[in-house]
Order: sequence, then C-alpha cells, then structure tokens
Amino acid sequence: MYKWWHERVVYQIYPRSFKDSNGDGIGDIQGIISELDKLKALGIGIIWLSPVYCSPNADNGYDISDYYNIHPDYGSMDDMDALLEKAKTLDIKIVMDLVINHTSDEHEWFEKSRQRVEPYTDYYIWQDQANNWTSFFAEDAWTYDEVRQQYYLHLFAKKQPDLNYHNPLVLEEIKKLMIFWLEKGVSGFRCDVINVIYKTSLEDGKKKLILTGSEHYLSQEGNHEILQNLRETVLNNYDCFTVGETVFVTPEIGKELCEGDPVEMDMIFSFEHMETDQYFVKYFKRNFSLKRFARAISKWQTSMFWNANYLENHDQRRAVSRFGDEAYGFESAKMLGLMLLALRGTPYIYQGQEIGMTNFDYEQLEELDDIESHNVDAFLKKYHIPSRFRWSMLQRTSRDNCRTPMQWNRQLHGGFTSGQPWLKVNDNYQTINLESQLNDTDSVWHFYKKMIAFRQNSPILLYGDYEEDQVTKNLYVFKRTYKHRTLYILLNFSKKKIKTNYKGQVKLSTLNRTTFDGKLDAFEAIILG
Ligand code: ISL
Ligand code: CA
Repeated sequence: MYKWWHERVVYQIYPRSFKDSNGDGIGDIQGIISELDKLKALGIGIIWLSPVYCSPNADNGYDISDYYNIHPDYGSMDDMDALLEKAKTLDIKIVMDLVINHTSDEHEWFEKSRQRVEPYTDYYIWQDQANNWTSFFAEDAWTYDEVRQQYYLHLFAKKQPDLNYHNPLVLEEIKKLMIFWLEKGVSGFRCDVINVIYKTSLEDGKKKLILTGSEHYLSQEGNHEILQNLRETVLNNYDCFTVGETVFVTPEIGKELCEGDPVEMDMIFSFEHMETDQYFVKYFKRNFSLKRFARAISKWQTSMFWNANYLENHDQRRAVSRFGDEAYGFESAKMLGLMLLALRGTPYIYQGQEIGMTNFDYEQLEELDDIESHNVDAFLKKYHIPSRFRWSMLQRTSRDNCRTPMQWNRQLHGGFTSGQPWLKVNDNYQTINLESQLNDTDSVWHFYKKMIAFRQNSPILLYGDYEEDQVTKNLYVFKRTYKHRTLYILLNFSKKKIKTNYKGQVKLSTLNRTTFDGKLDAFEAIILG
C-alpha cells in the first residue's frame, strides 16, 4: 500500500534562484548539480524541479514554448542528463513540473493555431467574442489576436493561452511529452493547476470578486476523465507518482482525485491552510490566526488518506515571516519545520526554508519581477488605490517574497552568483546563510536534518493516524498513533511562554531538551512519546 513517494521527503528547487554556476546572475542546472550532495546530506529523497523548459519567461517558466528542450539560461539537455545521472547515484528521484493548462504564446502550436494551420487550428480556445471571465492574474481572461482575428482564452497571463482539451490531438501531444520525460528517467510530475484544464462550457460566469467563470472549469467531470486517461495510458506504465496543484478544492474533490479508481493523482496540494490569513485586513497588518490555520490542517489530515504537506513554495510568502516571527527567526523556523515533518503525508520543503529564509526586504515595485505583482498593482491603480496601500499589499502578497535567491554564504549576493543576480538577494544573507548553518550544529539546517532522520526512522510519523489534541490562541498540539503507540507534537506559535499539562519522554526538541516540565519557550516545539 505504501510506496517510495510516501516515505521520502521532497525538496522543491526554483532553478532561477537556486545557484548560478556561470556568473550570468541566473540559477542553472550545473548549479543544482554542484549542491546535490548537500541535499543528500540533509536527507532529501525527491527533488521537484520548477520548470526548466524553453520559455520566454513571462511567468518564469510557467509559460512553456518547447516541452522537449531546456532553456539556455539553465543549460542544455546534456546538463539535464547529467543531473538525472548524478541524482540517481545519490538515490534522489527527480520530479518535473508539468504545465499543461496552457503553453506560451510563443509555442509553435500557438503560432500555427493563430494562423489556422492544421492540425493546430483548434489546439487552443478561440471565439469571435470574449465572455466575462476574469483571469487568475487580475485581468480579463480573453485577448484579441490580430492574426487570427479572434479572441483566445488565458486563465493566467496574456502570454499563456489555454490549451483546448476538447480536441483529442492535444491530449495525444501531452501524453507524448510525458512519455519523453519518463523515458529519460524522471520519477513523476508536479501537475500545475491540474483541476482547471477542462472547460465544460464557455458561457458567461456568475459575476464574482475573483475568477468570474470558474464554475465552468473548476474540477469538472471532463477533467476527471482526462486525468484517468493519463493514468491508464501513461503513468501506470512507469514507477512514478504525481502531485497535483489543485485550486479551490474541498476534501471531497480531493478524494475524487486521489482515492478513486483509477487514482487520478497520487496526492494533491490543497490551499486551505494557506488561505487562513487571506483576509482583506491582512494587507495592512499581521493577521495570522492559529485556530483557523490548525482547523484547516486538521480537516485535511483527517479526511484524506494522504496529503502533500507544505508551508512554502514559489508562489507563497516565507513561512517564518508569515506563521512565525522574524524576530524569532531561527526558533520559529525550527518549530514550523518540526510541524511540517510530523504531519501525516509527504513533506515538501521549499529551497531556503531549511535555513529559515524570510520574505524580501524590497522597498518599491520596481524591485519586483513577478508578473502577478505588476498586474495586481496596475489593477489597484485603476481603482485609484494610493501607492502606499498598493505597496503595502504587494509586500504582503507578492510571490517574489520567496523567489529571492538562495543564501549560500556571507559573500557578495549571498554566494548565489558572481555576477548581478536577476532578483536582489535579501540583505539578511549575512546572518541567514547555509554555510554558517553547516558550521553550527544548533542551526535550523541541522535541525531539519535531525528531524528528517527522526521521521525516516519513525513508523509512527510515517504511517500513523493524525488526531488534533488541543488548539488555543498560541498552542497547537496533535498526536500521531500507529499500532497503539502515540507521539504528541506540541507547537508554540507565539513568543509567550506556555504552560501545558503534557508530560512524557522527550523524543525531539527544538531546544535540545532531554526532559520536559510542561513549559514551552517562545516558538518552541517538542515531540513527546
Ligand atoms: O500564486 C497564486 C496567487 O498568488 C495562485 O493564484 C497561483 O497562480 C495558482 O496557484 C497557480 O499556480 C501555478 O500556475 C501558475 C504559475 O504562475 C504558478 O507559479 C504556478 O505555481 C500558472 O502556470
Ligand atoms: Ca547561470
């Protein structure tokens, strides 16, 4: 019943910001290769690689212009082969990003489709008239194309036209490219916005604040059929797994995706816990509520057989800045790491999380790269929102918060590049960087390593049931039980000391305690057995 992907820890690499090997300011595959040993030392068993395919980078690689080649910024197919080779010798599996809701408008299919060249004419979604749908990136979902003299649908940016899954030829193309990468030796896919690829109808949607039209494409029956088809005709032939990035899902939909017959996805990323501070007020002040957060986690932990657990990725803000406290950076990073690795499911660590990296320290819009941030700013400007409010909102929501380059050491630009980084490195690299943490056995990195090893040797953490035990304003306690043995996980989400009634043998502690008197220090976490 349990497979290797249930038992390994995943590390997400955002290649552009990971490690630059040739001084052009952009992270690349050789940079990844040079750091693989350290990931192995940390205890990582799977790497999820954000897109490295050819792309004009309107959305940093999530707009693919050629699925079969590597963007020259990142290297060549030989570099990719070398990465797969080295990863194999270290017993690290590589999972690629599969972005198939849309391509780039510079993809050959789209170039031909806009000129009505067969068989590409209906590869995308064309109409004489736009409907009222809005995109994920704060703009209209339709753009007029002068060449074809029709509108095309794009649920994301203008340069990301949606593929037409009513056309069987499109699915054949997707199967072909999946097989290409599986034959190369990748061990699966992280499937980008995989529950919106099938649009049932193109009628106007009910007017909503966000995503007008979504009732016509969120988790449709036709979507399930496509995923089942990919499972039966492609994925079943390989020793691989899929993790779906699924937007606006409930556990019921999660079960349809992961627990049906055939299984469509092996696990999914849900967003509910990440939305517990998504309230208007959050744009102006810290608005984290542990109760809401823990409730969302417990709901998913208890309703799904298996979850893809995460606190950070390339679209989110940094967990320390968001759920912890930068003033207690290392303490909260360890506490959040302990929590992540103690939940039931496959843990996903995003680059930099293992050293407690924080949100960006930028001061103005010009320093941001992300297309979503720029679109949101333009949208708010249209409604005459003053610039200081716009900036305050972007600081709290921008995806660039976690895209700042990885902080390797104390050298210029945190050792990320010998040139000019494509996105500014956070100035706190002097205090938060991997090299200093490798030299300090009490660091966040060493704590992650210890915690991963603990998890790998604990059948209770790997296979046990989850049950929430207590949640107060600042304290979150859950237990994991397997074959009548129980571990209690105690987490202090505040800088206040907390007195609890818990006793027990200390199995692991962020403060290296050996005995426990019931009192938790600021942002302390402990596992009792
Ligand atoms: O990041 C978001 C909000 O800030 C989400 O709306 C995000 O756009 C959504 O989760 C889809 O994300 C994925 O697909 C996008 C890409 O920009 C993201 O980086 C990717 O993770 C389009 O391919
Ligand atoms: Ca480079």
